[in-house]
Amino acid sequence: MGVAELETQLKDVEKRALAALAEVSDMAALEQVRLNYLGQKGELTSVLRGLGELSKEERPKFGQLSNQVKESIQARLDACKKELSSKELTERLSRETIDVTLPGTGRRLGHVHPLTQLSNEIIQILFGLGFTFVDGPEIETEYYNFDALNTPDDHPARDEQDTFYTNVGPQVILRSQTSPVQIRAMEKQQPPLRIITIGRVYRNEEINARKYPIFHQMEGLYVDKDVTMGQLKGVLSEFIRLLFKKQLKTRFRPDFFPFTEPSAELDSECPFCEGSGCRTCGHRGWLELLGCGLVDPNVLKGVGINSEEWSGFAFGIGIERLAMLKYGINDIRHFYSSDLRFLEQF
Ligand code: 2NM
Repeated sequence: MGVAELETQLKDVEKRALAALAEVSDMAALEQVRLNYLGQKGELTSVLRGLGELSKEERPKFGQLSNQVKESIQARLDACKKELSSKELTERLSRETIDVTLPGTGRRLGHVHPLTQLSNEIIQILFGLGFTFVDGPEIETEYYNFDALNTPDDHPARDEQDTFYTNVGPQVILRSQTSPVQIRAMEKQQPPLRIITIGRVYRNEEINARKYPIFHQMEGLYVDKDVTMGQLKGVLSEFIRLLFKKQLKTRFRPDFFPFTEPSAELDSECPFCEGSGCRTCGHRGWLELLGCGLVDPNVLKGVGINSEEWSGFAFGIGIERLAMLKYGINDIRHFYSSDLRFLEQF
C-alpha cells in the first residue's frame, strides 16, 4: 500500500472518529469510541501497521500526519470528556437539590421518665432546704450495706432470700438500700452534714403489683449538734408541703430500724381527701410516707464521728411507692414496662 492510500485511510479514520464523538452522549459511549479508534485493537492502530510497508523517505511524513490525526482525535475526546462530566455534574446537582424551605420530617422526641421527673422534683425541694446531693456505688460490700449500719449478723435482711449476693468477691452484694452512700459520705466529710442521695436498690423479691427487685430510694441525712425529732418532723413536714403543694398534717408512728434510735414512720394527712378518707388512703385519712429516725450513736462511732458531740436524723422513702401514690398508679411494673401508653401520660 502506498503512502497516499494510507494517508487517505488516516483522514477517513479521523473523520469517522470525530463524527462518532459528535454523537456521544455519556461516559460509557465515549470510552467505547476511544477503544474503537485509539485502543490497541482500534482503527488508528491498524492503519499505523501499514507504516512497515513504507520506504524510509515516506515514513516521516506519514508519521507526522498520523500523530496529527491521533492528537486531533485525542483533543476532541478530552474536550468531549470535559463536557460530559460537567453535564453529568449539573444533572446530579439539579437531581439532588434539596428545598431547605420545606418542613422537616419531624422526630418523635422521648422525655424524662416519670421516676426521674419525681426524683428531680425531690432533689429541688431538698436543695431548697439546704441539702446537697451525694452519690455512691450500686455494687456494695456487706460492710457498707449492713455492718456500718448497725445491722446484726442474723438480721433477716441479710438473708439470700432478700439480698442479692454476687460471685464478684466475698461479701460483695447489690445494695439493698441507699444508706451505704451516707456511710461513705460520713467517712469523707466532717459534720455538720446535710446530704441526700437517690438511686437504685436491689432486693431479691417476687414481682407483683407492689414489689419489683429493682426500685429507687431517696435518703437524707442531717448531722449537727443537738439534733431533735422536732427538727426532723419540721424538715419532713416542709418537704411534704412542697411535694404535694399544700399544707398537710403529719404524724410520727414508732417503728424500728437498726440504724436509727428512736425510729419512726411518718404519715401525712391524705393529700387527695385531706383526711376524710378515700380509696388512695384506704379510707384511713392518712398515708404512710417514709421511714426516719435519729441516727444510732453506733453508726456515728463506726465512721469516726464523736457521738457525744454530734447527733443526726435520717429519712428514707421509696420513689416508686411515692410516685404511685402521687399519680394514682396501681402497679409498679408500669415503671419498667417501657409501654409508651403509660409513659406518654407524664
Ligand atoms: C431510712 C429510714 C431511717 C437512714 C439512716 C442512715 C444512716 F446512714 F445515717 F444511718 N441513712 N439512712 C435511714 C433511716 C433510712 O429509710 C427507710
